[in-house]
Amino acid sequence: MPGIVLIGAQWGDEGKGKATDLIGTKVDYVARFNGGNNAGHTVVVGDESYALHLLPSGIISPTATPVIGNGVVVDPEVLLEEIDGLESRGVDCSRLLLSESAHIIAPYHRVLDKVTERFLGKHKIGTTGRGIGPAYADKINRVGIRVHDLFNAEHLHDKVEASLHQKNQMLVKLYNRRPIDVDQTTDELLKLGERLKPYVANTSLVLNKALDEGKTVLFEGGQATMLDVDHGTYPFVTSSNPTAGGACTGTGVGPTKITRVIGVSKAYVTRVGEGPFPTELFGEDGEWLRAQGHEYGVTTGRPRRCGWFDAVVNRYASQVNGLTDIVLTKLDVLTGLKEIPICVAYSVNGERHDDMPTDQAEFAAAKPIYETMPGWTEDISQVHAFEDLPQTCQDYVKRLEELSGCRISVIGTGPQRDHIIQIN
Ligand code: 2SA
Ligand code: GDP
Ligand code: MG
Repeated sequence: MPGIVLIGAQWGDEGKGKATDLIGTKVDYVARFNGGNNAGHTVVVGDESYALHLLPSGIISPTATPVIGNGVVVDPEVLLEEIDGLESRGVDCSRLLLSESAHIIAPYHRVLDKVTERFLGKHKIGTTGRGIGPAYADKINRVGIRVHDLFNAEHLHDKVEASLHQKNQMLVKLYNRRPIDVDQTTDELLKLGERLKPYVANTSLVLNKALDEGKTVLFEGGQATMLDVDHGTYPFVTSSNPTAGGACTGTGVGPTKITRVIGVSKAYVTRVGEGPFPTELFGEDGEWLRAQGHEYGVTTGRPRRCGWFDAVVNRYASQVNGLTDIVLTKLDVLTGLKEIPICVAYSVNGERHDDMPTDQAEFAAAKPIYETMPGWTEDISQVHAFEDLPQTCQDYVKRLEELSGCRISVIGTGPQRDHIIQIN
């Protein structure tokens, strides 16, 4: 009964989509467990590039059943658009299973996300503006709307009314906006519900039965460890649990079913949105990494902030996720650098920290302590055995492994499916 969790070990966009797609060809189910269409996962197959937001990356694999778990927040319009887009490119989405307990992102959540960010001004989070935070806030406030609510008109009307009661007062009084109409919102959601109905299932039951029958389930995380609402750089985080524990609460599968936890890390680091980032590079080096790595948001197109590999972050990710192994991506991007700095620890107000500070004021003040490794100039994109990599490149990977406290099992050497090195 192998349950495999795959999560981002840094601030997101580590290449989880590609890693999931690779494993997805060998598993029976691929389940998303957190976040929503704030995620942007790229899967490249031959000449085709797929940008996925809500659908699990396993949708591209014809043998895996894609599942959207209860922990995901679902914007019905976006999901239907994504399904239509993929179907028009010949990708069969009919196997999709959508949890009846997943929460809905309603149009008013998107409005609130945008006005709140504007209102926060210089304190803004830099969200994707997709309504993620307000939808999760409603879930926790117990005024959320779940997928199964979309199939009962009277019940849905009551729920929308309850949810909008306080929000409309706030929109009018605080933000000087027009109130949102309960009847119109209910009608729109009912229509969308009709179209979603064929996919809806008790996904917790489906996944548990599958695991009991010895099938393999891959739990695919959106965002990443450092964006986790509990374990990330709060408040500059997303509103869900992208760490490994979220796979259980976000799908209704118990921790005893998880046998492997894979962390995906870039050979350097990127971040989008606001918040502290100790190894961030400003100026030419940062521009160089952004250009080499094509570091722009898949959902919003925002330029990603770029920096050197941060081993403190990776050690922390190994710890809070209980990582069994790391997939190291985008090693090819570093080709051509004479020297590559690695952040091994932080200096906070003159004191050395080998572990992640939990006090965010300390983290914001953290200065990286670097160690420098020699680089390589050879093209590594066609290399398929670790021993065939240039010696300095092997040394760099071995050092990252040592500092992260976790085995590196796969290396990404380019965006394509076959741009990988498996390490035994
Ligand atoms: P939100 O919208 O409430 O989840 O934003 C809160 C913070 O979480 C960050 N966040 C992300 N960081 C990296 N990648 C994400 N997905 C897209 C991608 C991002 C994009 O794959 O490129 O296109 O801009 C993602 N989603 C949320 C966000 O930047 C905030 O810091
Ligand atoms: P995700 O959110 O973690 O799934 O990552 P994104 O898809 O947002 O961003 C990762 C980007 O890196 C995508 O454009 C991938 O096609 C690309 N990518 C993934 N692995 C590699 C790699 O090993 N080398 C290179 N050059 N690109 C990669
Ligand atoms: Mg992404």
